[in-house]
Amino acid sequence: MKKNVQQPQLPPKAEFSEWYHELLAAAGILDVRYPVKGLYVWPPFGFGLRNKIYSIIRELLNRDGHEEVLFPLLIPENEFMKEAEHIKGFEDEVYWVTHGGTTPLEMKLALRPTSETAIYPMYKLWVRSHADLPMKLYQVVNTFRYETKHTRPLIRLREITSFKEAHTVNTDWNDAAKQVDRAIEIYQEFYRRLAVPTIVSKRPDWDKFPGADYTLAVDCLMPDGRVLQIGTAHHLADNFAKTFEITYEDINGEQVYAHQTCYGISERSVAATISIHGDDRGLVLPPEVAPVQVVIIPVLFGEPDVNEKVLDSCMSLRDTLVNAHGIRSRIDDSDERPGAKYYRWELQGVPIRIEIGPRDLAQNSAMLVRRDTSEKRAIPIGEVASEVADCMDAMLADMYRAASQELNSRIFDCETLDEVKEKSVHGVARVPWCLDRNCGLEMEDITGIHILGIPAGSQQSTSAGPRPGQGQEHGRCPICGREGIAVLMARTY
Ligand code: A5A
Ligand code: ZN
Repeated sequence: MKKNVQQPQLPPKAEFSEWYHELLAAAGILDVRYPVKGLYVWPPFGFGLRNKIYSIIRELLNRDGHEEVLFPLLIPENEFMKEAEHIKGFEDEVYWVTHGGTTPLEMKLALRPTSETAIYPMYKLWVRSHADLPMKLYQVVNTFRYETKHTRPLIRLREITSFKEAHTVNTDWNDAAKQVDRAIEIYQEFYRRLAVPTIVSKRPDWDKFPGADYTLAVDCLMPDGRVLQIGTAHHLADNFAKTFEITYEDINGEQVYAHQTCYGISERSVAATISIHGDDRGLVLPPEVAPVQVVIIPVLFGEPDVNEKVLDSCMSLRDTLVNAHGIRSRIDDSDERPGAKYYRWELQGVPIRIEIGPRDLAQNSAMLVRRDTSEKRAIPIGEVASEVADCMDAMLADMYRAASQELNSRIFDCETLDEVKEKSVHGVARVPWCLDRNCGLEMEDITGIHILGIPAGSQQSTSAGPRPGQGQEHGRCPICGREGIAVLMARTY
């Protein structure tokens, strides 16, 4: 990165869209200048952040007994065309490879838009007996979708570079339903580690994954009041098992169809993290994923021998932080003025800044500044390392609390569709719905706002699904006037 250029001013976060795009460039998260629509480049800083975020999801999946695999990018047309619902859902979005050099291929090959049809022919070979189940595999790969809606960096891509998809094989419908619930728990834990509060809901039937029995989704609220779907888990029942002949020998020695689930997240997880926590000065990163966690800035305006001591003190502090505590720390001893350095490191969301100058040195202390609150405190040098560790823990908790309060303050109970329209400018509307498909579609039509689904917390079991008259009444359906239960509606990305 070049230094000492005139610092461009970030638009205020209140102008979210401009702020978001400027921030991606200014902080070095994503370069949007690649000459293909919907494809973007990860520069070093952004890719470092992305990798730290993805190491959390890998850790959580591995800990839960998932294993990582890697399947090919290309899917032969005949496999891709097997599952009728699935094709219908994806056929308009598939990129096809038709030639090898100048020779037309005997069979077209799809660039995976998602990998069910790449993985399941192999599952047919791998799954033999009940002892093989549950099989829980995942991969982190690029996938391609010819999106026709407005493309947006990290949010709606034509090459999703960081598609984490898990595919499980389970014994029966109930076991798969439990797997879907578990997937959602894992995603919620993942997002808690990123201080991103989530809303879980069961998508209406017309918005479920193509080929699934039902879909649970994890959403977050973006600063502009729109909702972003940042993860989904799908119950596939035996729909794919039947088309791909995935059977196993059960405990009675009979061949039965397996039931399956799949669940996925993408770099939308990065978009959510930077959008929800950032401020007018730039990124605010959860310490665990910040590529640089601590920047140490020597304040050098003394005599040369004093400056030398200041630098020594900075270096020894850095060594302690890095070697004894594993904290990713850097010294910025460039020639820029301190103000310019503060600006740049704040823009990049470094959680903690430590300043050491002659005066601090004389008192054997250092100045600690928190990125999220700007709180500034003098700490004795010997206590800096433990203070930094405590401070990073506190930041995660405080960032999560602040974001949760923001989310909760933007969920609005509504009775009429006019209210839904009015409130959804600011966030999520909660309104009764009788669960009738036609009423739901009409509610979306009239308002131009999406039904996210039935909030998961409001039902005993996400898999059984709610029924009106089970004590979850929330008022009357605005279309037909019958008893309804609470459904969430919001403008979405
Ligand atoms: N096989 C399953 C897991 C699947 O493909 N599900 S999905 O279509 O819902 O995608 C999983 C997640 O990827 C979505 O919840 C969304 O967060 C993200 N995603 C989908 N399309 C995307 C796109 N074009 N750009 C970025 N992220 C996308
Ligand atoms: Zn109704």
